[in-house]
Amino acid sequence: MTTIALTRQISPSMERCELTYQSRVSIDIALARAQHHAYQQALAELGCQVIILPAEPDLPDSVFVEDPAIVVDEIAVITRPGAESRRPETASIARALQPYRKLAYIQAPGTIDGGDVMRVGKTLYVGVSRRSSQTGIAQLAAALAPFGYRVQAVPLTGCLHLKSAVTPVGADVLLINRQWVDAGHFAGMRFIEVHPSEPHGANALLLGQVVIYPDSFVYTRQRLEEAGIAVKTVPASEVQKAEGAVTCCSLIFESF
Ligand code: CIR
Repeated sequence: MTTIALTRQISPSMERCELTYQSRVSIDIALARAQHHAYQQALAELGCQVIILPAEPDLPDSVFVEDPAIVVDEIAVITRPGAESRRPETASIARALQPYRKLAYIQAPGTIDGGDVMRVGKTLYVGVSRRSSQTGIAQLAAALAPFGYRVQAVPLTGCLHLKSAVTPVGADVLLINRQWVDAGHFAGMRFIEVHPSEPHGANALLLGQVVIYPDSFVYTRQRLEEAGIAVKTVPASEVQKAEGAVTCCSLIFESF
């Protein structure tokens, strides 16, 4: 069994990315590429086989490959991203996933971004956000029900995606910003809270026993390490300017 990390190179048009809660600031594309390379290396060092799709020059947000698909062991669900500009990203992601999984598709008018989907065991929590609709969430639930997955909708306030607000950092531990999501939705879990000065610090990518984490959130990182969690930091300033973080730059799944 191999863990695959599907990634895509930074688009030269990334400066024209979608922005919802953040203001536009200049993105250094060369730096973004170098940082993304460091991220891909971190994935490889943690044992992933890293697939790198070529850049999509006309799709500014296409490095954020987490959003166009939701992959579980049995199937991949190709999403219909909430932002219209992002819908053409799905075609090449579907092609890349086809050798590994049967594909299902979210249909109009439903929308979902993979960034809203957080899996804990056989439960998929899905943020009801500007990007993910109740119709899309119901379609996802129907696609995954035959395999024993439970889909639970979770309301959000003040952030783009559910995984902007909360991500797993251990088998039963969530890193959370309680300003954006109510911890009461996640029964049976323990919580580590982001440091109040780092509201965007709740997005960490758990791979085995290690989390890949942006180097900018030093106080929250300290909280993770004090809780005994191993942290591998990566530079992420440029994807952060595009309202991205660490989970969104890869699709992680097992190849059997
Ligand atoms: C967007 O607004 O769609 C992109 N600029 C950022 C998407 C980040 N995706 C994610 O966190 N899953």
